[in-house]
Amino acid sequence: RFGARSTLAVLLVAVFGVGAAAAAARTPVPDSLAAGLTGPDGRTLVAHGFNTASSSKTVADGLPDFTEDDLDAEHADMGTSFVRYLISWRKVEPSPGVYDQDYLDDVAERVRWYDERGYSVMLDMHQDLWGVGITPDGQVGNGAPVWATYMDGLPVEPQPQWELYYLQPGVIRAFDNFWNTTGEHPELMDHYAGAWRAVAERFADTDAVVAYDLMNEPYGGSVQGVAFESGPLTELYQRSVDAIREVDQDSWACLEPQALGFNWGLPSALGHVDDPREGDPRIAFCPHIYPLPMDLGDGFSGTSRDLVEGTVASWRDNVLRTSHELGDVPVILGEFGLDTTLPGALDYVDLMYDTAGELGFGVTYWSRDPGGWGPYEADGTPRNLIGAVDRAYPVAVAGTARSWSWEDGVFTLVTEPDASASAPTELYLPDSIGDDVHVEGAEILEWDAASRILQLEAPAGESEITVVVSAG
Ligand code: 9MR
Repeated sequence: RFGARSTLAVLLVAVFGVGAAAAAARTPVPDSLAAGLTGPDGRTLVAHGFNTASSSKTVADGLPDFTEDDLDAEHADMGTSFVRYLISWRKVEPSPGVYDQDYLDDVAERVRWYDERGYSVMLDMHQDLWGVGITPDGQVGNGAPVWATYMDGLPVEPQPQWELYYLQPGVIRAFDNFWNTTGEHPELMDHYAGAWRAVAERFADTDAVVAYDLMNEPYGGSVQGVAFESGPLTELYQRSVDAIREVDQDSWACLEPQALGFNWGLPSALGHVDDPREGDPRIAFCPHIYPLPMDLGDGFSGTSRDLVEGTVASWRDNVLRTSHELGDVPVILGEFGLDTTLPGALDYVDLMYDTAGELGFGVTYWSRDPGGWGPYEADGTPRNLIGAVDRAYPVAVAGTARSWSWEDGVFTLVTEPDASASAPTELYLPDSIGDDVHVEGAEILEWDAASRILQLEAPAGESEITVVVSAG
């Protein structure tokens, strides 16, 4: 194990050296991000919630092990108002060209739970390792339908860690057939876009569904890096956005970079995707971060902490770069997470939320599933993660949310207010701040200590305001 670890550490340093140089040569780092994602009432939405849930990946009904009571619990404990909800191509299109409305009914029922509690929903077309068809037991991969899984007789051998299946010949071939690298299955990418059209058609009139995450953690098979991202991946996104816009003009389309590399702090070469909707494009960038030392099981202490901090710093710069390259698009950190029993784990959670607030983007933590990474044990007992996720944040901003911070019980928010907004800025404030709050820089419209929601009115005529909220 030590040998493998050292080799990987050397690889990491090499990869970072090359990656940083490549990134620096490509483009300078912009100072700040563009405005965030807007919701149906025109306010900027800040994602604060969970990926829900991994438990849906391989089960027959494709639904998470998650109830309305579970939703009430996270709402009460952490003030979440957003979810990255996992759906799968295998369930949307169980046979070629056939879209399963019963499955979409099941998804719609869950979307209603969120909607009734004022949440916004991003639907994530999830996949890991292509699909359930890569192994006979259907328990290793998830995402694509079995009918779309062409491994051409190549093997998939058992692996000690799930990510390693990405290197198995059968898995690589399944991706190659999808991206049409083999020239044998040009139809598959169009099926994928068609599945998105079916989903978008179903949710076009559901205001709570604000975004579609087009593909979880894309993987290029035998074509990697620049060639993959600027080639077939950009092409798939374009076809999917075009298909979605045939039926849904308003929802945001979220693009992920190739996961391998970007999640470790390396740059992306994703190409520009055109949004055919009338008005401003609604394209967003939704990367993940999983620093390599953590993939290898480390926490956030000692050498690992230094390496992870380095990863976060270069990841942050690359997020700014890619957002700019894609047309100054908004960002959501779609996934980060770790085993929170590891040393320093909660400091890492703080670092990621602080980084997101500094740049003004929302976060969905991986994941809502019970156990070592999640907020609750299987029996519902709260875990240590809750204290780190239960932070003050802007739920919705009338205008542009530039940045915010939550430190030592003081919440600071910088916005560019929009006087024409139809609803006020709303902040979530955790119990720890108390029931009396003190606000500087804006007027309190309403403070509801029970729901923990503070509504603010910005002073007239200011182009930028700083609001500071503390215990009263
Ligand atoms: O945490 C998930 C683990 O239990 C599964 O075995 C694995 C394969 O499906 O997926 C893990 O979740 C990953 C997610 O699907 C994609 N991003 C990284 C997540 C953590 O590894």
